[in-house]
Amino acid sequence: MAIREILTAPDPRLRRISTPVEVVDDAVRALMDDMVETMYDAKGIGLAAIQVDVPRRVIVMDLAGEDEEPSPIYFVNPEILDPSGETSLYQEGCLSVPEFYEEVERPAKCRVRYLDYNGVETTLDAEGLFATCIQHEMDHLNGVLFIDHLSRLKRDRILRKLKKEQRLAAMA
Ligand code: GNR
Ligand code: NI
Repeated sequence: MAIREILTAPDPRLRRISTPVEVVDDAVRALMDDMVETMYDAKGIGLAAIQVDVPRRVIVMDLAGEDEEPSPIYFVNPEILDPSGETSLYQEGCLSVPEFYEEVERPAKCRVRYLDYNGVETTLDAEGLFATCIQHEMDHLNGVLFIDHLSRLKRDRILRKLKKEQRLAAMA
């Protein structure tokens, strides 16, 4: 297991479309193990493989609270089904857009069909934070960031600040 580096916007590698996994084998499981370790280290609740520079359709998530047992969920080749017409607003953040939090409107409920850690096809009903998070992660697999759901003004302001941060960090 290893902690991997998380890419930060506006890195163009985050814009790639991730490709499906053919077989859930030990190499994919090793990637998922690293992703969970990286996600816990960064104190995130979800992580897409593209965020660690692997353009494959793989997501990990753990919505357990701080005082609860860890309960990671592994999604390979996930598909969102039956998004509700009803929407909800959630204040989102992203490990690839550090320190910025903005409200995003998305379907309040959906289903997700995917292959689990052992390659077994599974379907879950999602609502609340789970529904928001799986849609946020699914966006990553399609090269989309939560800031793409904001006004251009807000998005550009965030991207400008991130670039400035990165310039300053590179000088240190
Ligand atoms: O840690 C994360 N928190 C979060 C909060 C609200 C909506 C989505 C998320 S996902 C984010 C981790 C991340 O960047 N996943 O891609
Ligand atoms: Ni994210």
